[in-house]
Amino acid sequence: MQTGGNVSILVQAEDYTNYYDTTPGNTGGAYKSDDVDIEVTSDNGGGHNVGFIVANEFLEYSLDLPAGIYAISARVASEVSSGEYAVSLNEQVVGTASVSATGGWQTFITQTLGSMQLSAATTFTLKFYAIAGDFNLNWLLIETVFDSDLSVPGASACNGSCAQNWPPLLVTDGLASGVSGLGTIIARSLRAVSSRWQPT
Ligand SMILES: [Ca+2]
Ligand SMILES: [Ca+2]
Repeated sequence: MQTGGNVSILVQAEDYTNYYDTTPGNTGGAYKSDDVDIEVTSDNGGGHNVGFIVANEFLEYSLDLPAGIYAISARVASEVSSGEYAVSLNEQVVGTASVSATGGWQTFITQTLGSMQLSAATTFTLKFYAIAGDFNLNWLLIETVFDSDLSVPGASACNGSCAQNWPPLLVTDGLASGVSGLGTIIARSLRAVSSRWQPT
């Protein structure tokens, strides 16, 4: 399919356009002075992370995306293993993940949540929703997935041979890539949001 080119959008957690936070004020004391808890991060690239994230809190971002196939990943850290979150696009879930202890509140790891196919260019609301705390979020990354036959299950001529960027993103619509060290993401169509994680 037409992918709309190579898109890579790094969405900084602290640059939200809307939010819901359960505690008054900015517990982290940095960058902004609304109720979202923001602190300085020592992760690669510096800047800030949203921290002290607990259940039901969410962050939203407005994005313009061309038609294409995209993978979404999140940069998270935690000292505990209780965290869980969901990421949606226009209220449709792209993926959910649990956060196991990463080795420290500033020891960030990147989790790939899933991929989605967008048939038309438009403005989207990207939503990061905390199902359970506690953990920190540094950024979200949206990247083009290159796989021209994604819509043909089992016909995966592209896998293992036609990655156009690095690291290549692969989808499990056919044979595994056979290339060691490459991550595999599961292609999934957009599905309705579960009522389970709607804030009340
Ligand atoms: Ca707060
Ligand atoms: Ca950040």
